[in-house]
Amino acid sequence: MRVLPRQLDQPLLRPAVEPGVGAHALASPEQQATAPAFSGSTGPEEADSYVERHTMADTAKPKGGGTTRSTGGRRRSRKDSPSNIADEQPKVLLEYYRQMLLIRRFEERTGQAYTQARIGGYCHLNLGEEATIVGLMTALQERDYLFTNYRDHGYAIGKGMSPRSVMAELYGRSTGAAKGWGGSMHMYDTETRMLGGYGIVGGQLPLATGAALAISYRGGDEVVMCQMGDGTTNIGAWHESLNIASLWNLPVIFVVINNYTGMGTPVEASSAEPELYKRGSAFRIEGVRVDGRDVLAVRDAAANLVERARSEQRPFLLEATSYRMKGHSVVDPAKYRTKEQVEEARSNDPITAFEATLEKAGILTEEAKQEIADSVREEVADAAEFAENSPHPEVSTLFDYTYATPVANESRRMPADPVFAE
Ligand SMILES: Cc1ncc(C[n+]2csc(CCOP(=O)(O)OP(=O)(O)O)c2C)c(N)n1
Ligand SMILES: [Mg+2]
Repeated sequence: MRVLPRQLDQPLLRPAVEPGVGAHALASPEQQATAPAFSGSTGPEEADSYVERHTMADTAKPKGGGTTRSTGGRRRSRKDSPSNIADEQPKVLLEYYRQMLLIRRFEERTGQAYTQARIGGYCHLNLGEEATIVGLMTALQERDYLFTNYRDHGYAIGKGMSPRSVMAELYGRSTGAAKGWGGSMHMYDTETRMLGGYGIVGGQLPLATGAALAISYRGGDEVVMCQMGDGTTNIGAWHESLNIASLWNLPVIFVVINNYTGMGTPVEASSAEPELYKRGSAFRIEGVRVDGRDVLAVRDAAANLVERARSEQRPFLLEATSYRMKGHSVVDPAKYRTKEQVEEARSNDPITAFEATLEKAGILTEEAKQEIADSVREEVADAAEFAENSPHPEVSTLFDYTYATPVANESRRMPADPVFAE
């Protein structure tokens, strides 16, 4: 067991993170072997052009003495990632592009199916977060675990779940990831280690922390990634989870997707420290902010923290700034947003930006673009057809996967629960 209290002489001031080596998890083992190391930057100064970091040193030395109520990275001009596109494997870049497009088309189809009443319940889309998702999921190894909030479809696909099982779950069919009983907010798959999809804001944090404790207790080398929104950083579970994760040195990366809005509430109206990557400082957790529209920057920043969490057995905080393309959920017309804000979100589309970069570099040809568009369209259509033709779950199975019993507090034997096995 490695759950040890922090040594009093453990240094609190960590050096700025060296720019990491991309994980290239989507590449084949051969590609990984030949993939060049991240080469666009050699030092923290340069790295800071695309990521910002927060260590305990920053807390000790407030900068400038002015108000901290800035909008963070929101109005900063976009700076190029130091990842040099020319040093990347074209095949890998095209795979990132394909995955981003797959999530985009999948979510568009989901929105459409929802308005046709084929999907019921709450439904939140990842439109605008595609680069963040692909960058994050690429940084994880297969053996690593993932917990997310309710905005989980793209993450489920990115972690390796099939679009068929995700779409069937959205349709509430028995072939879905959670046998049709979970729906949009509860994607779950032990095989790919996607441990959910949670509808309660912050509900995933104690669970992810607990999973990291289990890893630490068993002496494993897996890492847990726990995704959440900006609005989650003021909920009790945030403080409890970050505190215990730091106290017990747990290998968990808390990832905050800062789309500047919790439903309709701006970050500045809900967080006394709107620069969210600094919010770990009360728990002595180092934080990094990255531009979530830049798939390579997200991959590099996340891969670095994931590997540090693995080797140092420490929690980290990663903030990815992002734009929500639509309302909070499918039924939210987002009337609270000004025309300019909608325009701003549209003009920050991560897919069109990546597409343009790849085209300019001669990596994405017209032909390849068409091919990818067609294959993605087919994959999404296939998922929708599969869901449409799948059976609804049997009513008799309604209580099979719940803790609730017909008689209150009666013990229930859960499937595969060794405690109740005879
Ligand atoms: C404990 C709890 N309180 C309130 C809600 C209602 N609610 C659902 S989503 C949400 C906003 C969360 O915003 P954020 O964490 O920024 O995530 P985003 O939707 O932007 O991805 C709220 C308040 C909830 N689901 N759970
Ligand atoms: Mg938000």
